[in-house]
Amino acid sequence: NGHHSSVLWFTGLSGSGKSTVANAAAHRLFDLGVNTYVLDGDNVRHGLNKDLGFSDEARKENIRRIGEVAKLFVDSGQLVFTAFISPFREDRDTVRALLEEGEFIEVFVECPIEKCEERDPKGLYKKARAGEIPEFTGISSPYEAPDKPELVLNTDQYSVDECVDQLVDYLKKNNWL
Ligand code: GGZ
Repeated sequence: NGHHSSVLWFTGLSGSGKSTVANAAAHRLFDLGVNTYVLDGDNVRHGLNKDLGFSDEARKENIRRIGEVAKLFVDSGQLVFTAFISPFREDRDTVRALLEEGEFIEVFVECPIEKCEERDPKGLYKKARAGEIPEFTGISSPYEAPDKPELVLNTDQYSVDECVDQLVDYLKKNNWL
């Protein structure tokens, strides 16, 4: 029952379910007595990183800052979720290297782009297809899937609740819970 602090680093396409699953997992863990914090676009891109856009360089800086903030949370003893596309393998690996062995848990929120585009909760794919949003991930900007993520959650095959079950199972098996 060694509950350590670490980063659950979610990566995946827009509309793959990163924020939804991270927030649901945070609620589940709260019920299990574990306090967590979720960093996502709502509280980071609108605040700390509101000077950044979506060029490759801006995304790199976005992820660098989020990595540093996540590290501060870990130093303070928290379990932190991050829910950002984080499309570049190199940038995710840089964050991994910033943390101690085992403190960086890469969670690939996997969902075919066709499905993300079908969901299109904010109508962004439609705008991207129409050329109204340049450099949109998966359409006109790359997404590099993780090679060896600690965990893969297939949100097109499993419900949000089932994905949270899988995450909690992973944490239990690895003695984080
Ligand atoms: C991708 C974009 C873009 C572009 C705006 N490309 O589905 P959302 O709306 O709520 O989440 C997406 C979010 C991506 O921000 P991240 O900080 O996660 O990206 S990264 O890690 O790549 O820096 C989407 C919205 O912002 N959005 N423009 N061009 N997503």
